[in-house]
Formats: sequence, structure tokens, C-alpha cells
Amino acid sequence: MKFIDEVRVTAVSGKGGDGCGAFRREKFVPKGGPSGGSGGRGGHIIFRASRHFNTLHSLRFTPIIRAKAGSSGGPNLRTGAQGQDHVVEVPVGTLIRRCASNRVLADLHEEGSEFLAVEGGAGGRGNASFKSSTHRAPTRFESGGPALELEFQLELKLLADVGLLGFPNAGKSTLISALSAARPKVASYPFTTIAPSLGVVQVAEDYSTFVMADIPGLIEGAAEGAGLGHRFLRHVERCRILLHMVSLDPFEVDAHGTVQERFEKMNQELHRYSPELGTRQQVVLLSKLDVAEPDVVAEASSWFEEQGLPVMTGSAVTGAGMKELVSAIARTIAVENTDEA
Ligand SMILES: Nc1nc2c(ncn2[C@@H]2O[C@H](COP(=O)(O)OP(=O)(O)OP(=O)(O)O)[C@@H](O)[C@H]2O)c(=O)[nH]1
Ligand SMILES: [Mg+2]
Repeated sequence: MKFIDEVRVTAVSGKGGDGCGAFRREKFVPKGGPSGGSGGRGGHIIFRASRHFNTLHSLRFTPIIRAKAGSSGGPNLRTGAQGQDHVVEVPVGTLIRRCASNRVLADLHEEGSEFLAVEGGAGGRGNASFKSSTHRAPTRFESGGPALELEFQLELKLLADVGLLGFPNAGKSTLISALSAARPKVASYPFTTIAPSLGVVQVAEDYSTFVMADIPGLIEGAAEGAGLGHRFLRHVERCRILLHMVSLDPFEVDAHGTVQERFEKMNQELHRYSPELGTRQQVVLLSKLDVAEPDVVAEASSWFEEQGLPVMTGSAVTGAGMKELVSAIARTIAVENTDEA
């Protein structure tokens, strides 16, 4: 299924049912009085977060969502049935904006959380509702409230603890495949990954888990749209930490520069996307250790240490350094969590 993380929908609530104007007419019941029932409320449009969805794909082809109208009230004090609400299930992590104002109205970041987007029209009152001690035969009754039509922009921002960041071919998808049950496509050409995916990683020490997000690779100039652009960074925006991967593969030097250059270029792109994301806590992994030249590893490691940046090395293919990496990520997430509390 195609990964869709942005859709625009028109939501139309149900009209309220009309109230009824009627009088009780029965044999042997003189002056039976008003008996018009009220109309039922129109259906609401409600968005609900569900773990069963991980893309907004299903809304792509239903750009107009409608709820049912309420039924009219009837004679003999019959109240009209309420129009059925339309509950639209969206992935956990969906932001809802009004198109008119571009304001974020809701952030459905918890399973089951709901947002009442458009209220159904109120049911009109029937003439029986207007009865009083001084006005015993009212003929007045109301129409139901109108249906409302509003436009919304839905935007999915995945929720994960750690986001993978790196140039194409850094080995991001290989890493998430090695550490979790996620199986994104892996290949030796750039931009193999074109849609984000999530994987759950288990920490050996205490059986706790964290969620990792794999996103497409970024290249220099992504802010101007180079490669796949930088829009996928939205999916790591809400990650506690970033795992910044830089490949030690000698071939990458020709493609995008030395390890240090690639690290700095990536951080610049990150900063250009969002200065706030640019300061997010990072764990640096020099990947593909199995094909690295020893002097390059030594030089890069000492450069990172000079900068005061903790750096790890490893290979998702041979498994070297993976256990240490998972522990380091788990520790960093724990620190971030306590800092926030
Ligand atoms: N030797 C070696 N090769 C690796 C390692 N990790 C990944 N690769 C290879 O590197 C290539 C790219 O790996 P991917 O995991 O697809 O890289 P990616 O960062 O997800 O790339 P994009 O999705 O294109 O951004 C594949 O051919 C992998 O088999 C590693 O640790 N050692
Ligand atoms: Mg990939």
C-alpha cells in the first residue's frame, strides 16, 4: 500500500432533523394538545487514532466524508432518530489542521484519542416543546440545524523513540532489519527507501523496547528539493533522539565526501529543515565497519572525539557493535526521558 502522509479532506456533518408541528387528535380526548416531536441531531464527523492504520492512504480516495442527517420528529411526540456519526480512523500521530486558518486543532498521538471535527446540526424542536402553562396550543416548531462543511488538512508524523538519519546507502534500512522485525527494502542504489517504516527494537539487558523509524536518505541540497527533498524529516521530528549514520564504505567518499564532510552536510540539512531538530540529541554510528579501511576509522573516530561527540562503530551485516549500539540508544533515550520529566 502506498504510504501517504498528507491528505486534504472535506468533512460534512449531518443536518439536524426538523421538529414536527402536530396536535393530538383522538376520539374522546378533547383538546389533546400539541404533540409534535423534536428532530434528531445530525451526525458528527469524528477523527479517531488507531494503531491499525499506518498511512492516510484510505482517505486519499474519499476526499469528502459525510455523516448522516437526523430524522424529523413525528406526531404523537415521536422524536426523530439521531443521524449516525461518521468516525474516521487515522494513524496514531496524525495532526489535524483547518485549511482556512492552517491552525493545528488536534494531535491524535494516542491510540483511541478522538477529535470532534464537525458537529452535526441540532435537532429542531417540535411544537410540544413550546408548550407552557400560558401557551397551551403552540403551533411553532423549528427546522433542524444545518449541516456544516469544513475542510481539513491531515498530516501524519510518525511517533518513534529514535529516528534514523543519513545519506542514501548509509545502511539505515539494513540496520533496522537487523535490529527489529521490520523488513524495508535494502539495495545498493541510493533512495531505495521511499517511505518511512517503523521497527520495534528489544534491549537485551532489561527486555525493554524502543521504536525506531527508518526514513529515506537525505542528500546535500535536500532543502531545495534535491533527491527526495527533506519532507520525510517530519517523521523524525517527534523522535526523542536521532541515530545519525555515516557509512565507512570507501566508495561513499567519491559520492558525497569524507565521513566528516557527510556528517556536517547532514547536520546542515537538518538545521535548514528545523533549527530545533538540528539541536536534537544524536547518537553517531559509523556504519559498514566490515568494509572500512582501518586508518579511515581511526581518523574519523578521533575527529568525532575532538568535537566531543560520542561515536560508535559497527556493521549491521556482521553484527559487530550492534549490542553496544542498542544499549547506548536505550541509555540515551532514558536520559532524554528523565530530562524532560
Ligand atoms: N558491507 C556492508 N554493507 C552494508 C552494511 N549495511 C548495509 N550495507 C549495504 O549497503 C547498501 C545500502 O543499504 P540500505 O540499508 O538499503 O541503505 P539505506 O541507508 O537504507 O539507503 P536508502 O534507503 O537508499 O537511503 C545495501 O547494498 C546493503 O546491503 C554493512 O554493515 N556492511
Ligand atoms: Mg533505506
